[in-house]
Amino acid sequence: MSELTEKLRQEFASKLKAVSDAKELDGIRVEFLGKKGSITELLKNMRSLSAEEKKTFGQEVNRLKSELADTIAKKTEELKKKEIEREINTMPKFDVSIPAYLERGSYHPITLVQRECERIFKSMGFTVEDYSEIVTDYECFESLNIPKHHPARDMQDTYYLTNGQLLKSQTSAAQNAIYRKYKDALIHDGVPIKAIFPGRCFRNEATDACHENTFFQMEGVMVDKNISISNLIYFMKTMLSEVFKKDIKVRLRPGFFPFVEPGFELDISCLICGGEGCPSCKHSGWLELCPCGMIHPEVLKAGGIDPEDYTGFAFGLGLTRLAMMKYGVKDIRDLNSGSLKSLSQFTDDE
Ligand code: FA5
Repeated sequence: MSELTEKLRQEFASKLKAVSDAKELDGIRVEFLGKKGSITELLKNMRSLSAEEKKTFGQEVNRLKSELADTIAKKTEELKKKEIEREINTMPKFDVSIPAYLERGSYHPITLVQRECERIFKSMGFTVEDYSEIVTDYECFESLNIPKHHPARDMQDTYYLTNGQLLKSQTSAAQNAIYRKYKDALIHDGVPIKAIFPGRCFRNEATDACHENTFFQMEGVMVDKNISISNLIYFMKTMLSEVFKKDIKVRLRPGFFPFVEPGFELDISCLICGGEGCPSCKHSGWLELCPCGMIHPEVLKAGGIDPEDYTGFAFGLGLTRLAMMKYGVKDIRDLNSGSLKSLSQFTDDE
């Protein structure tokens, strides 16, 4: 009977030689070791054997069976290794020891201008405050002397949440909280309130070269005894000459905002067209940049400050427009475009 096992061994060996992948190998496993495979067939020959012969032949077949199983297991490993090597060889070659070349990004122009303004105002003793983008109607309007149905609301339609809160349409929305935060130090310790609060604003309005639905403003307030329009003009002039590092043509004209009295519009001569008129300045040669004024007594009262004792000024600088002017960006929409080609021009030396 040994010839039978030997014949099967050789048949297996020759078939194994031709195997090139795991699928073919599995086919051979089924052919030889499967339920209806050659080994099982071999055992059928035992019926005609004596008990002694059965024992010897049974042992021989079992040896062959485990020999084939071992060989298949080894071949499986060998094929796996070959597959891994094949994958490695077809992978793109790279040298892990070469230093990485990372293209460095740059700060967004609005961030650069904001930081510059923060630096300037901090050097003049102002604190920099952070404030939420989602605010209440009271914060954005009522505390600022703009009751419900006041026409001034029409200029600042914004995006409302289902719970009645809204995306702030102006950084002035933080004024009330700032007065409340610092009023005790002002009243009891005589520390003037001097704060700026930059932030993102939202307005539901049509966009054009100088209007976006999402833009940045930087609010500033100063409250103390005997604060006057001269203080306001001084801080505005200092800020602009520091930001632009050159003389800028500025005009101050009356402007109406319910939270200041008197109120002004501070415009700068358009730096894109040199005052000739272009789409960036709506062809007027001037760009509205920083409305401002003396804080309305009602607004001080709402903030817990007695307007009989204290006065103050407030301004709302259009940071996005300032970035346009400083970097010569003709269309405000480019600043929100996320286009790396446009934005990467502005490098920072920080
Ligand atoms: C205000 O938002 C007032 N809160 C400013 C203020 C503060 C007045 C304190 C008085 C005292 P206004 O809507 O004009 O005002 O906006 C202020 C500045 O934000 C504008 O001069 C302009 O530079 C900028 N701005 C307003 N709307 C847009 C817009 N849609 N896109 C880009 N910039 C805008």
